Amino acid sequence: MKRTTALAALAAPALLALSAAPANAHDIDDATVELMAPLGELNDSGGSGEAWAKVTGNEVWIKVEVQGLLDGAPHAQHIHLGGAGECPDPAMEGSGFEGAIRTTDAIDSYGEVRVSLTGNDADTSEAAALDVANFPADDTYTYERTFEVPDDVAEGLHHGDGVVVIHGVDHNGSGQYDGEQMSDLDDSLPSEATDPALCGAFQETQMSAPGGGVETGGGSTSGMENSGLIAGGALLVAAGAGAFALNQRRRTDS
Ligand SMILES: [Cu+2]
Repeated sequence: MKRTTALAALAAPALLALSAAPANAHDIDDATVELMAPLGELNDSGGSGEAWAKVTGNEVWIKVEVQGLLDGAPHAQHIHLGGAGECPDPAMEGSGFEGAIRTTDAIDSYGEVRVSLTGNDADTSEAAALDVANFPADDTYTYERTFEVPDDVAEGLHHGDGVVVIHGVDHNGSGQYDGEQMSDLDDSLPSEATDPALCGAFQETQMSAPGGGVETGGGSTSGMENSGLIAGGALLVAAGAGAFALNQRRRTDS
C-alpha cells in the first residue's frame, strides 16, 4: 500500500519527463483494478466488516458487508480520498464523547468524502454524504452497487488511495443516536450519527492476474504491465539514470 503510493507519486513527474502520457494514461484508464479492505473498528463501535471494489475506467462496483453496528439507525458510508490513504489509530484521542474520534479528527488519515455509498439510485457524490434516508440502517447488512465516479476519484481508486468509512456509533449505549454533542459535519445531527464506526483502506488484490488484461492492438502490453514500466522508469529517473528511461520509452512505444 505505502509502496504503491510512493511509486504513484514518483510516476507523475516521470510521465511529464517522458512525454508519453497520452498512450499510457489511456491504458491505465481502461485497466481494471480489484480492491479489498478489511473494515476495522473505530470508537469501540462493536462492528466489523469487509469491502470489495472493482474499478474499470470510471465505473465502480462495490460491495460492503458489515456486522455489529447500532440497529435501526442510518449508517452513512463513504469512500474517502485525499488524505494519507489510511485509517487512524483506533487508540487516537479525538475531540468527541470521552475522547471519541470524530470524522474531522482523522481527516489527515483518510481524507474527505468523495463517494457516498447510497442505495435507492440516490446520488453517490460527496453532496450526498449525509443523505441519511438512503444509507443502510441495520446492525448487519450487505450493500452492493455499481456507479460512475469523476475522473480524479477513479484515478485515486486506481492508485489504491481510497478509504472506506462507515459512520454512526452509539457511544452512550442508549440504543439511538443522541447525546449533548452535535456532529462536526452537520450541527443538526448528534455527533453519534456521524462519528466513524468502521474504517478500511483499500488495497489492490491479486485476484486477477495481470496477464488477464485486455490486449490492446498491435501486440502492445496490457495496462498493468505498462504501468509497471512507467513506475520502473520513474525510479530510474529519480536515481538520475535518465538515458535508460528514454530507452524504456522507445521500447514501450514500439
Ligand atoms: Cu465518511
